[in-house]
Amino acid sequence: MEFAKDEYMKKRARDSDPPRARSRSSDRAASPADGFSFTVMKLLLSCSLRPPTRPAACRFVAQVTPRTSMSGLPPVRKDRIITELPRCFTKEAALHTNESFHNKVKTACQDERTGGAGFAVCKVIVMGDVAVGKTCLINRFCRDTFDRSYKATIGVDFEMERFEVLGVPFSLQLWDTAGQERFKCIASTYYRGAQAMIIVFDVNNASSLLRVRQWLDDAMKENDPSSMLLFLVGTKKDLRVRAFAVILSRSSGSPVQTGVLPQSADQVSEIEQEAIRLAEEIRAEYWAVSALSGQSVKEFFFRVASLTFEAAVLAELERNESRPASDIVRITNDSSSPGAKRKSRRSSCCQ
Ligand SMILES: Nc1nc2c(ncn2[C@@H]2O[C@H](COP(=O)(O)OP(=O)(O)OP(=O)(O)O)[C@@H](O)[C@H]2O)c(=O)[nH]1
Ligand SMILES: [Mg+2]
Repeated sequence: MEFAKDEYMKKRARDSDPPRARSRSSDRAASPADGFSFTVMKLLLSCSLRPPTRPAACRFVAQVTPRTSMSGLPPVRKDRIITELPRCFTKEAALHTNESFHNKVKTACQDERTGGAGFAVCKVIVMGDVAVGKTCLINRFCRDTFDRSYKATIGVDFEMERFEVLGVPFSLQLWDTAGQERFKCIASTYYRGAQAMIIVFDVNNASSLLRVRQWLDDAMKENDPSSMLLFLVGTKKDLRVRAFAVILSRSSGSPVQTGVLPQSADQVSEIEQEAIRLAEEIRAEYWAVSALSGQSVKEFFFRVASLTFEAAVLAELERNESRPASDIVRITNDSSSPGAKRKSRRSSCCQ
């Protein structure tokens, strides 16, 4: 009897064990059926993590924001150190075409006057149509991996990426949102408070470009356009190269490559030209990348990190300039400062 009770208790404990934490990649649905169970899980997760009022990300963010004390953090990876402003992709559609960081920013970094911008975590939302390659783009940069099979993102996912820009620690919080319509309402609750938006389309798929405006409108409902950097990214550029290769091999009479091919190379380049025009119009910076080959992926995210860092430092400096001098506490080891005099007086009296 005792034995049966023990067995029963063990079974109950086993059955009530919480599910193990899933890795980011296993959090994605492998099939529509899997998708449903994960959807329910994600919905519950997002509801339980969301405070009653927006922004929804706040509590979630708090769990992943690095502690301000650097002691508990590993050093920034050597390949995440930015010492110069990375170039834009095309001058036709760039947020700015300066060759280097703003002088004020460089001086502030040298003088260690970046204030709250140093150690800051910038929220970056990655959005766009279903299966355009948002998750692959993030995974290529953060994990240097590429998955050929499509696994829809359920709701939202995120990655933290730490950088050092001009000697100052700086992090990007990359929010990978689902493109599927049924998850849009969950994903949109995470848009608020973003410092940058990356709208992704597929350079081989004109309809994904047509829907960019809709994504932008949704993002703007939650954010002030003047305080946000916008990027328009065309993905799957390798397919365009493949299309050219096929056309060339057809014209030279060599065996034609088979498989699912995108539209003709001309059409694809028309899509890109249209994308550059659109980027100019909506004041976004245009990039074309390939998560499969890795082409321009690192350069793109370095540019995002650099421009968001620059904007954050400039905003911080502006705030400090508009603040009355009496509100600013200067920490200095200058013995001529009033604070130091007070301290030295006190220490001599206690001797
Ligand atoms: N050839 C090629 N295929 C890509 C590239 N990027 C993504 N893909 C493929 O496109 C499909 C969709 O990629 P995902 O990254 O999952 O797309 P997504 O935008 O995150 O999709 P949702 O999460 O549903 O919104 C996958 O089969 C990928 O392998 C690329 O650069 N080149
Ligand atoms: Mg995805």
